[in-house]
Amino acid sequence: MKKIEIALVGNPNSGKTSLFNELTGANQYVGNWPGVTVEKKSGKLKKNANVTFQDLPGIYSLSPYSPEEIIARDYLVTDDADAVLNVVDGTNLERNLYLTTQLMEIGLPVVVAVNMMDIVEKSGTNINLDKLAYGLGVPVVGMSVVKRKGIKEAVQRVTDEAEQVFPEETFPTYDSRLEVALNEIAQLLDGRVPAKKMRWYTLKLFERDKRVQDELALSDTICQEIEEVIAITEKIFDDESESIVINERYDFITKLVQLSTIDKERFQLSLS
Ligand code: GDP
Ligand code: K
Ligand code: MG
Repeated sequence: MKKIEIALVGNPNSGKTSLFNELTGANQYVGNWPGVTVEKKSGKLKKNANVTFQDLPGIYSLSPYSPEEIIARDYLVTDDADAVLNVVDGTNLERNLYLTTQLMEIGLPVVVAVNMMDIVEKSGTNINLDKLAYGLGVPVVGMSVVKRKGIKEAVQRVTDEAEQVFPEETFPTYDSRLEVALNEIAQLLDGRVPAKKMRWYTLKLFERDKRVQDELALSDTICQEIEEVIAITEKIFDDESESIVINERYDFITKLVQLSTIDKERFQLSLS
């Protein structure tokens, strides 16, 4: 087995460090408050030294606005990781999946581990993991780190994905009016960015992300053409480009969560 590196990514308090400690035998600080992990930490899988895990700071997006987001984003886009294990708090599915949509755009294989299933199972909600996987287009596993359930399966799925020679690329697609604009930007970028990172760069340029603009250092002509595409789309949506994307992400997630969760009490009521 070749050496592989897996990034643990998720919102603050989703259970990344608990999982990291469990997998690597480390003793990193676990606490029920945000901002505990500000640096990334690496450790090797206890049972297989060829697999390295990176415990990244908790983040809500890859925008980046906070130091945590910058650390996580810089690490993820430099390609050191072979795959992402996205640790999601199952009791807060909708909020957590916002980051998932972004992780699916960076050109790395993603596996979603829905953690806290012990709490989810006690609550009145039922998460259909198969439907969630189908809707997202990436593998999804249920997990409870504190009950030590689903951990093995999560590691198995993500190492399988990391070892794929030609990983399949899946990411959410949005309103066709936005997709048309993204396609036009992608055409302008053709040959200028790695193919597997095309979605990431087109979206970031559409959002007028300063860091990506600087990184790519495109010619004035191309920058102008991109700006025209953005301006037309903003007119069509009557909204700013960044918030167009935010709204599209939330629309996607709202539908996905509706499709894949059942409130047991409401379900009972509708049957009676
Ligand atoms: P991080 O911020 O993502 O690194 O999350 P932590 O690992 O620090 O965990 C945040 C809190 O959630 C801690 O109090 C953990 O004990 C708790 N926690 C982690 N995983 C689970 C789980 O599967 N079930 C429950 N009930 N609590 C968990
Ligand atoms: K924490
Ligand atoms: Mg942590």
